[in-house]
Amino acid sequence: MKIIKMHLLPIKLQLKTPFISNHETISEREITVIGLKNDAGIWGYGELEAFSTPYYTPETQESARLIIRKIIGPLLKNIQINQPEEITNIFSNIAGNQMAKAAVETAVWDLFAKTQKKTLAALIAQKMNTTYRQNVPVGISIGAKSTFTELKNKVFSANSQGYQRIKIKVTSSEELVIIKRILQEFPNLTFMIDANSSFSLNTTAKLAELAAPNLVMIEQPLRTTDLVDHSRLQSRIKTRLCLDENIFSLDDVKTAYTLKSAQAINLKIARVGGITNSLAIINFCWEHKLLVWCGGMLEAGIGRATNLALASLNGLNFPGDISASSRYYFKDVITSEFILEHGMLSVPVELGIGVVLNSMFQKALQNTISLL
Ligand code: OSB
Ligand code: MG
Repeated sequence: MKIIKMHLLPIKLQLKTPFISNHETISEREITVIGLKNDAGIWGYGELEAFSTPYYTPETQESARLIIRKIIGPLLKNIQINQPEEITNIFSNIAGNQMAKAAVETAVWDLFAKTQKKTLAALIAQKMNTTYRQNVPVGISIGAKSTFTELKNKVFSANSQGYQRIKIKVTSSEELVIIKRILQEFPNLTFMIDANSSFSLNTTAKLAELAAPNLVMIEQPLRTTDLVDHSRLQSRIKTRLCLDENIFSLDDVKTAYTLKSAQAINLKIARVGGITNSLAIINFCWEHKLLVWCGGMLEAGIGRATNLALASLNGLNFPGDISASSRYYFKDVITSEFILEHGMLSVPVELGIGVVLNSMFQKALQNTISLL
């Protein structure tokens, strides 16, 4: 197939409640919908997941849109695409800018799955020589809370809704006192914490003390650019470490594995440049017994559907950060909702990502000027 049109539509969504992490407090989520049209008139969609600010990763919505318009888009012009994996090679001369690449690459996967009359979940499973699940167990990520009572209520609510694993954001080592009480209060729930780089090696003793059977991992305790101190920390504590902000590529995973910097990887399609790179990382992790699971970054409907297709892979069994649609936004960009049932979301049965852009956004998208 050939791609004949590429449209970009920036959209701002209000969060129901501000999401607090060590990097920033997000009240409004800006995303960009990417629409690609092929020579058979079929549309594929991707979602640009960079944040508005460069705190979590270096890219921003504006910088990534610029790269897509000026560099990535032109590379798609007049080329014959036989398999979606070819896109990653076509983009391989561009350093970094993983989220810009992923936004376009995921749209090509959606488009390709549609041309093959398959769901994206089925296509991904086929590429991995395995099967996929129709219902995917999911977990929730709770933004940082200042008091024990506030956090306890949030945990109670998340558990009542059915989330199968609860991640709690921590913005300083002082908050570990509250976390310890939560772990004791709910001995039968599965927890993890995500520090988003807010700790240092000085926190080692406190983290060692936190070890408990219901704390399954600590995500990104240290600096985003560090793998050496993570390795030191991992050797000194019992709890498994998980990396998020450090991981932009398979090479980063290999380095982390070799240095023993972590025992788990939070895999975000956007952060590693797309689905092809994600599948390579999953293969490496499975081969080397590194726990790998599907992370999230406050996606809107298109991103959520893409994550769910990946998370449906049989073998990717640890519950991902894929909340129900109702959790974050008053109004989504797609016509359907992902509803939590018994702690699971069901994978759409329609072709590709299996979700449809709202008619208002679809119209607005088509009214933008094609960048191809
Ligand atoms: O560190 O995993 C993270 C959200 C935004 C940026 C970074 C992270 C997160 C989350 C939320 O933890 C995951 C989600 O529910 O989408
Ligand atoms: Mg994280």
